[in-house]
Amino acid sequence: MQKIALVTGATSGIGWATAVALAEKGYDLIICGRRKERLEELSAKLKVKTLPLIFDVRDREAVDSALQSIPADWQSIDVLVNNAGNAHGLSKLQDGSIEDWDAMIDINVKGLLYVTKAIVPGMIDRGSGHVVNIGSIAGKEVYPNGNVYCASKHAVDAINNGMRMDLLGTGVKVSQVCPGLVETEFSLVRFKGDNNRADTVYQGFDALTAEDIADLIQFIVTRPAHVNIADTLILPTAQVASTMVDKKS
Ligand code: NDP
Ligand code: 8X3
Repeated sequence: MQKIALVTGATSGIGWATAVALAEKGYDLIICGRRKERLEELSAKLKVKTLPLIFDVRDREAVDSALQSIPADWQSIDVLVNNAGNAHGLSKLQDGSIEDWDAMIDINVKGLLYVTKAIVPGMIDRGSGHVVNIGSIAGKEVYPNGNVYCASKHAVDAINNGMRMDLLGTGVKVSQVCPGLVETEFSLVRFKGDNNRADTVYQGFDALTAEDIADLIQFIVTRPAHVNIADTLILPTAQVASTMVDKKS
């Protein structure tokens, strides 16, 4: 029987690796992001059927129009991975940029809600489905200068817990994956293309890879029907808290 997964933010990092990992388990993939060429590249790499959807999760009309235009044979989505998101900036609240705050709240929180609202009712109608929300260690604790990014991931934590309660009895599972430091394009986006600054975040220790997170997501969505892994915190061995990393250099 065909299994379908939809992954937001599939153009890089955790989302890309998750699409690859779910394809290995036989899922056909609806892959989403703003960068069309990346989605085409991923589509060419995957050995399963793919449906690339290009939209900005901040744009509610674009989300609705893209997700309502899904062809009938793609509509029975079994797994939704709410992954699209980023940090924008790292500074004291009083020095922060309002554009950065808007981006993080609009993408990480409102974008996740828009996509969820478009997909979950179908899961409820079918009596089955699994939503995997990508939170963060930043949703479990706050670190200096992380203010609004941490708030956005605390919101994901709350939405994840609320969603799981609200979907009780519907057959739809809700899980959260909260990574620590994962080497992706995340810091490049946070530091607005400053490669040197981004690289230093991951120097002196073995950071997690996107594939490490994808492995966990693959494990979570392949548990038996009666098992739900509700929440997970996954850290590099060298990290024990947001600001406690055993760096050798
Ligand atoms: P990347 O920057 O590598 O990937 C981010 C993905 O989100 C891209 O595919 C990007 O696609 C997509 N995205 C960003 N903004 C938008 C938007 N407005 N509309 C649609 N898609 C968007 O970072 P990661 O893979 O690391 O991040 C994935 C998730 O993991 C995020 O939610 C992040 O907060 C979380 N996370 C990351 C950690 C890390 O250390 N890397 C740790 C903990 C959590 P495109 O630009 O093509 O639109
Ligand atoms: C990403 C991890 O510590 O950079 O959510 O906020 S951190």
